[in-house]
Amino acid sequence: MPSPVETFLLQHHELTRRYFLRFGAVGLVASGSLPLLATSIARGDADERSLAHLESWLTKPDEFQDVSRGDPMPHSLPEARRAEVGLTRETWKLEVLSDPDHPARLHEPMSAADRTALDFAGLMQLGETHSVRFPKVMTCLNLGCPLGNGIWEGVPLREVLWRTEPRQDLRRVFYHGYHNDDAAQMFRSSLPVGRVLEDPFDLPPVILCYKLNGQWLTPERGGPVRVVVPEAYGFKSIKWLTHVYLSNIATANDTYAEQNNDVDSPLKTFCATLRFPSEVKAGTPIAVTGYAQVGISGLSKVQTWVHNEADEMPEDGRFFTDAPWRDAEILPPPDSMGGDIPDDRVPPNTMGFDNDTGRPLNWPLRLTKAHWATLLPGLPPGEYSLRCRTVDSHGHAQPMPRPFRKSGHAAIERVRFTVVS
Ligand SMILES: Nc1nc2c(c(=O)[nH]1)N[C@H]1C(S)=C(S)[C@@H](COP(=O)(O)O)O[C@H]1N2
Ligand SMILES: [Mo]
Repeated sequence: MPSPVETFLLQHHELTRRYFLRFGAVGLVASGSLPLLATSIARGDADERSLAHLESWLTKPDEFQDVSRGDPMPHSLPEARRAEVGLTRETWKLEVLSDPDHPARLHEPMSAADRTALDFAGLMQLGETHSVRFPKVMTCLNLGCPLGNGIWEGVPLREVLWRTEPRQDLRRVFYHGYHNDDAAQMFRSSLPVGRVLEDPFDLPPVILCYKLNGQWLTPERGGPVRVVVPEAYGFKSIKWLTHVYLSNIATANDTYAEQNNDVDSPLKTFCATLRFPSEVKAGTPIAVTGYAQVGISGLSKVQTWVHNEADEMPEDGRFFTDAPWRDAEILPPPDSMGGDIPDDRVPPNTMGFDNDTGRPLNWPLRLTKAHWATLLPGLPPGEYSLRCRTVDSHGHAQPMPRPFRKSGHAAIERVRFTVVS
């Protein structure tokens, strides 16, 4: 097994070669074809501690962070109990009903009472002709830090919606999952019906998801079936799905709306370091790596700025717009995507990937993660702050254009470090 540093160097040889070309003059590299980052690491004259904290592009399903609620958590129930309450593939049922408070006119609701609820076999049947796969980063609006990056597979929700034969008075769809039959534990989300029926701006569809990274969705990730909304924060992607209501309500009725969240906010673009040493030696170049969440407006740049705390702050203090930001490198797609995908190959027909080669069609991919790296020049002793920011494909530097916390994290990260002699 190659070490993370070796993998990094192998996979990003081209990137580091470009460093060599750009910074060849700083005197770190005397001769030879080794790229600067590799050379400085090989010679031990760069601080590469942050390279030990690289991560794969896809997250292993069991390494996603879990922030879901429930007492007990539905995924922690013993298998026999999960079978009883419909949380196994054998027993799962989905009801698609008219909202009794704001009824929509449906000809064929799918209900347990009428034995017309959708079961897993029925969903698989729809999957034969309608299944889709797409990569997406799952991020909690309130945490900000991505919980994991995955390839999600399922059937567009609209395929099931149309089976109920809606006629009119349908403006919104809301849905919830198993919540221990306790109304107080219900966690509900909603979408305008138009978003379910059609995919604007080349977005993937809203799906009833049953696979992650080519494997059945585990109970922890919301299996057997969860909703996944490609462009949204995690709270729209309801786990352990059991009920969909077709409604004539005119406004969002998400559980998250009751907690001061902006529930109409698509994923933002932002970046952070993966890890950074708190103390480095004077004059030693510092290898920095990080990730970026590629939001709805894409990603054109990642930039870093090192500020000596003894120096004055730039004029425009709020978002440091005037600071001397320097471009970092957005890393190209790695050879191996990770995430425990079968045969280490992105499944066929994954949106954004070439079918023949399994390679991404462009990079970085919107609504997923990207990684970045930079080599900071050696510094004199002192107290410093490293900040990083993204610039989206419309030219908006983080945290703009939507700087408010309750529509998702985009604050500029600050890492303090000390340079010692
Ligand atoms: N049924 C249910 N679904 C849920 C939640 C929940 O508490 N209950 N939490 C939501 C929130 S707030 C987030 S951020 C995501 C997290 O998804 P993950 O656990 O797969 O990372 O699940 C969403 N789906
Ligand atoms: Mo969340």
